[in-house]
Amino acid sequence: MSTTQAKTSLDFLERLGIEDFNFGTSTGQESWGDRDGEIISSHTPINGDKIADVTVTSREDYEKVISKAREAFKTWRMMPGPERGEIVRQIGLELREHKEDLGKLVSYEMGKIFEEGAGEVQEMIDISDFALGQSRMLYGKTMTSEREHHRLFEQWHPLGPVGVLTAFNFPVAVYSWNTMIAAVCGDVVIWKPSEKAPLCGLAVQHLVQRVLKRNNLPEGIFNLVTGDRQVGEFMTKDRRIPLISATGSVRMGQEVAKTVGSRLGRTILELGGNNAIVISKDADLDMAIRATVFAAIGTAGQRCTTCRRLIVHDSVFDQVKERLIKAYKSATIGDPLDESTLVGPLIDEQAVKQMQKALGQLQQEGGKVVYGGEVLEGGIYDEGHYVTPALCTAKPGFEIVKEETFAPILYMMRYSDFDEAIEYHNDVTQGLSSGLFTLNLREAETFLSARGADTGICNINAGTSGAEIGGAFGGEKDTGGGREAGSDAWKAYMRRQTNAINWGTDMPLAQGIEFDI
Ligand code: UN1
Repeated sequence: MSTTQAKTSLDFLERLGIEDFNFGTSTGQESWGDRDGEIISSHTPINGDKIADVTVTSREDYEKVISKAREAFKTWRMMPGPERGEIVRQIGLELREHKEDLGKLVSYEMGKIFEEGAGEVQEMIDISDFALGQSRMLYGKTMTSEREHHRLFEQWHPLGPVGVLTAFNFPVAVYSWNTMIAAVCGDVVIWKPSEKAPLCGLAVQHLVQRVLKRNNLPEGIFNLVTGDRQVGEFMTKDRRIPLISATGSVRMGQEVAKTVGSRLGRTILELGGNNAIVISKDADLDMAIRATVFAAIGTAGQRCTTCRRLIVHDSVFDQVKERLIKAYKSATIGDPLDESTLVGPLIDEQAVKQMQKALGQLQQEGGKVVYGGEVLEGGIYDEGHYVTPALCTAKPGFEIVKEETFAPILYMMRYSDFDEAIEYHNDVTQGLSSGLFTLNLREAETFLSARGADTGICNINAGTSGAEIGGAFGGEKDTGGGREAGSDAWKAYMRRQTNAINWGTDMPLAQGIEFDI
């Protein structure tokens, strides 16, 4: 482990148009909000500096936002899909232009290394391209009718305002998976970014508003509200928002599901993961080690796709452990904007405490921390929230292994028989992503089969994190069952209508029913 020092220049804030960040919530081209009202402060986890005060959206402001959104929906839903796609294409261009600045802001406000911050913006660009194509492919089916001279088909219509609640760890990409797709579908969006990363929200909002303005479109197509749980509740309780897409903890998701469900609204939930990589006796170990290190300590263990459990065949267990210790030792921990850093800080003090608590519980249950797990001290370490990633040995039955602790803790466990590895793999309540390292065809196919891994994303010879936007993203069980981004995830943002047209002169009834008067 080596250290780096903070040396952040903040000129990227100005280039993003948010140098004026001490003002109220920006919901569009105008900045508004009660400047004397409630405030959330954004601090960088790099050294604890306060970077901005952002006004919390009041109930009154929220009402203004929702009426603007509903008004804008009337225009947006009637625009041809490809024209909406054109707007999304232009957003993609803005993002390309500001990739570096926005990537830096992500890194500065949330603490992931710049390479990953820029990668996040790349996901936004990719989903814009994907959505542009999708805007011409909102396909409905045509069915053969059982009634003579009838045409039976389905079409997809926009839903209305979609509420998007995002988490601190992917403060911009997850917004775009939802928003770019919802937008081409004809929905308008109300976004509440995490209260831990509100500036990322403001920056993206400025970029998308520039595009709307240039095209003389209503600003209410893309809306931003800021605040914590209470503002989120304005949205989840609001019958005017037919769909809420929420990313965060299982507990948050349960509340969202209950509130939105009680008004029979729809949800897309992307909640906790407790993802595992299985390393078989037939694995290419070089590949397995590289993938595991990125999946376990990348983003300082704060991805929902982070690998938290490593299930290793007995015959290679010791070798894998030694090689991981070596890799962990060489990971530079420090300022995420410094090019040589691989592991940035955790988001806040609370996260450091949770990590310490989990390691304590692991030891009580009989597990061991074989490397790392310390809270770092000295220099910027004293002001930020830095830890050494922890490599541990554990047993699949431990309570702590079943929990998602949002920190870089990797629990290594042994198996001897492949069926046992699958059993251990599935023996958690979460079901987001998984990876199996093997060159054995039978193992690979078994892992992907109906009796294999029970996750939404399941890879062979690839890690648990770093999914591409082209596939549907999400997971099963406590992960919430929602799907965002690629494949046919767009359908969740639309309402399906089945249509029958009788072009004949008779009134035949379905099921052959005779009902003559
Ligand atoms: C998240 O952590 O909420 O697959 C999203 C990945 C990224 C997205 C993670 N593309 O790791």
